[in-house]
Parts: sequence; C-alpha cells; structure tokens
Amino acid sequence: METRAAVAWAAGKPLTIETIKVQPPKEGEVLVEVMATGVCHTDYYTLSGADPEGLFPAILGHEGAGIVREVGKGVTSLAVGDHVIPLYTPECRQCKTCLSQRSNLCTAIRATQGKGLMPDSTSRFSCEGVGGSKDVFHYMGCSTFANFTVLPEIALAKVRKDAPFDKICYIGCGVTTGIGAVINTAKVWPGANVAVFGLGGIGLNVIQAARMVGADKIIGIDLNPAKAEMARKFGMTDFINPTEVGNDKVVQAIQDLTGGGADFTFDATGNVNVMRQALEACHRGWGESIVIGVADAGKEIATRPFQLVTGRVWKGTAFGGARGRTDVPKIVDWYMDGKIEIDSLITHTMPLDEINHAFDLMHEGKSIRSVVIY
Ligand code: NAD
Ligand code: AHE
Ligand code: ZN
Repeated sequence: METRAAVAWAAGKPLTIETIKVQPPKEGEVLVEVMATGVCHTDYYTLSGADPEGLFPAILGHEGAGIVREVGKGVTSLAVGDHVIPLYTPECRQCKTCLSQRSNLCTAIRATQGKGLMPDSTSRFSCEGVGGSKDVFHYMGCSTFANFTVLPEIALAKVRKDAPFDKICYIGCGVTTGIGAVINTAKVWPGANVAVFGLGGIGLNVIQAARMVGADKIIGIDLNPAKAEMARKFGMTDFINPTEVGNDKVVQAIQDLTGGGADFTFDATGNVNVMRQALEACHRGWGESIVIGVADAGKEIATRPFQLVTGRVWKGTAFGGARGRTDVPKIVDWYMDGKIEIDSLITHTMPLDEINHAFDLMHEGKSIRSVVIY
C-alpha cells in the first residue's frame, strides 16, 4: 500500500513529506494506522546525527497511538480494529530479561530494531528518491511519523477504545518514561525530597509522579525560566535557574533546600555535566540519581568515586522501567480516570505537513509536547 510519511533523508536536514510504499505485515507482525504521534526530544537527537544508532533514510517517531488494520500470520493477541500504542521497548514475555522480572529491557528484537529493520532483517518501507526506489529504515521499531506502519505483535500495547489518540500517544514515551522513572525505577517514597533537572516533556511527568506518590520538596532546575509556571502547576515546590544562581552553585542550592541533598534526583536534559550535578546533589549515604536523558555519541559521565563510596547511587531508566504490554494499558486507565494529567502538557498540535515546526518549537523552548494528528 501507499501512505504519507515524514522521511529523514540525512542528519541535520528537515524531514520531507513523501508518499511511501508499505509492505504488508509478515508473520507475527501487525499493520497499524497511526492516528496521532508526539514529537519527543529523542527524535530530534537522532535527526541531529548525535545518535550512534542513527540511520538514514529513516521514518522517525516513537510516541504514537493508532488502530490495527491488518494482522500477519500467527498473530493471536491483536485483531483488526484494536486500538494500540507502539512500544519501542517491547515485551515478549519469553526472553531471559522478560522472564527475570528484573528489567523491562526485552531482548527479543533489540538487535534488528537498532539496525532499523524488522525482526527478519528487512524493512517494510520504501520510497522513490534520487536514483529510484530505495528502502527506508524503521526507527526504534515504531516509525510513527508514517500514517501506516508495521510492528511486531510484541511491540504493541492494546488499549481501551474510548481513549483519545491525540492525548494517549504521549503515553507511548514521555508520560510513561517520567512517571515510570519515579514509580518503577526510583521507587520514590512519600515525604522524599526530589530534584528534577530539565522541565520538558519528560521532566514534568517526573514532577507529576513525584507529587502523586507524596514527595515533600519537588525542586525543578531549568535554564529556561518559562518552564517554571507549568512545573508549579504539576507540583514543583521550588525552582532553580542555573543562570541566576550560578551553574557551580546549583548543587549547593539543592543541599540548602533539602538539608543536605535530595533523596532522589532525575536528569531529564541529556547533558552529561547536568547528570554529574544531579548525582552530586543527592543526599550522602542514600541519595539516588536517575539518568533519563539521552546523551550525544561520544559523551561520558564522570564524578569522583568518593560520591559513590559515600553512598550515592547512579541509575538509569529506559521507558521508565515499564513493561509496555502490561503497564501501558494501566497508564491509559489512569489518564481516563483523571489520576494523571496529560492535556495541558500537549501545548501544540499540527498536521503531518507541519512536523518540522514541532522541532522548531522544541528548540525555541516554546512547547512541552507537540502532537501530529493525521
Ligand atoms: P525537552 O526538550 O522537552 O526538555 C528538555 C528540558 O531540559 C528543556 O526544558 C530545557 O530547557 C532543559 N535543559 C536543557 N539543558 C539544560 C541544562 N543544562 N540545565 C537545565 N535544564 C536544561 O526534552 P524531553 O522530551 O523532555 O526529553 C528530555 C531528555 O530525555 C532527552 O535527552 C530525551 O532524549 C530523553 N528521553 C529519555 C527517555 C528514556 O527512556 N530514558 C525517554 C524519553 C526521552
Ligand atoms: N540509540 C541511542 C540510545 C537511545 C536511548 O537510550 N533510548 C532510550 C529511549 S529514549 C526515548 O525517547 C532507550 O529506551 N534505551 C534503551 C535501548 O535499548 O535503546 C544510543 O545511544 O545508541
Ligand atoms: Zn521519547
């Protein structure tokens, strides 16, 4: 079939809207009509060329929601008409990691996913370009910047049909990552002091989850003071602007506010210098710092080992530690039951033709989440 998609032809170049060909789903695969997709900072990261796994041409996008339109041979858990959220972290329930129940990092298809291919090592997408038709890579196993996409059955969470696509698409990454980082990875306790670096589409979900679990102080840190207003609405109690207090005084400012350091800190910037500050702003003896941000190729984190010797813990989280097929439908229920807020975080919506504007808004610090509605 043919469909419309925003294609990333090369690093650093704007996406272009193309008519592409989509091959039907093979065994164990599903054709999904994407109804809406969020634009996450990670899409920009890969488009910028900073992602060591970045491949071109590719169809980016990993924060979608849609409807099953066709199922391949052997698919048993999904049927035509089901509403689904694509999962860049699948859940096969059979691999060593899934069975361990210790991590959400299912290994069933990670190798081919990282190469921009389906599990049989081929692509379902092609596009006429200069010099004729060529295959186009999948992205994070999702490619939600195409109106129709193909995913393995194990990479789709079936969700209730009354949930609006243009809101629940955000659960496909940002909402689940932020909330899951607090609940699954850090396991923040009631009364804990929390500091969140980066008040964007992920950080604000960290803040809303910290409030949900009963955190005491919730300190937000961002270079952009315009982010503070929304953060306060979501539960931030104190704001630190590194430009105002001095970048070298941020850790001290957090220690002063918390009587010695935060119980939990989160990096939602992707900046390795910030990750160090986040670790060092943790309380001596037990403070835990959770790395959510994705850093550019070649970047490394550093601190004095003494920081760890004296009890601080450095951890990371992918997709908030969520097991997608199990947890995502529950998060959709939380949204529909009014337990979590999504609507006001979606500050901009646009048709696919205007998707590059979503990246502009992100860079200008004007949006929290932009959502493309097909
Ligand atoms: P965003 O662009 O919406 O927000 C980033 C925020 O960080 C902005 O408000 C920006 O002003 C602030 N910021 C940037 N540099 C800063 C600095 N030096 N100090 C303080 N604040 C700073 O991005 P997002 O969509 O919220 O994503 C945040 C990060 O999380 C990205 O690195 C993204 O790739 C990553 N991410 C990781 C996962 C995961 O599973 N681990 C999932 C989604 C996103
Ligand atoms: N390709 C990058 C890794 C990027 C990365 O860490 N991605 C996160 C999700 S970001 C969503 O917005 C993730 O899930 N990581 C676990 C995994 O298996 O990719 C690189 O650096 O190579
Ligand atoms: Zn994302």
